[in-house]
Amino acid sequence: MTVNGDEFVAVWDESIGIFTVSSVNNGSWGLGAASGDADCDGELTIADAVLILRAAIGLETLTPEALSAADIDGDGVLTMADALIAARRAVGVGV
Ligand SMILES: [Ca+2]
Ligand SMILES: [Ca+2]
Repeated sequence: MTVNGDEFVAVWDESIGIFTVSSVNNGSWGLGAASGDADCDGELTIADAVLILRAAIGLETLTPEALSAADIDGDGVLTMADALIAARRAVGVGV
């Protein structure tokens, strides 16, 4: 994995639910789901757009991390606009 040109190793241990990152330079780092990846599986697909839409109308409750990823336009509110952006990006006509 590379961040800002620096190589580091990231290992997810699902059995204990810990994500370990090594060989990272000193500093402040954040870790979160990629924009639009509401189901946090590492890919932006139409399933994310559907999940965002369902959450926007109250049919799903997202974790704080998923909510952050789902709020694609960054306005602090989950709406159909976020779902539309996710859908467009998922099919390759991104905004
Ligand atoms: Ca996803
Ligand atoms: Ca939003």
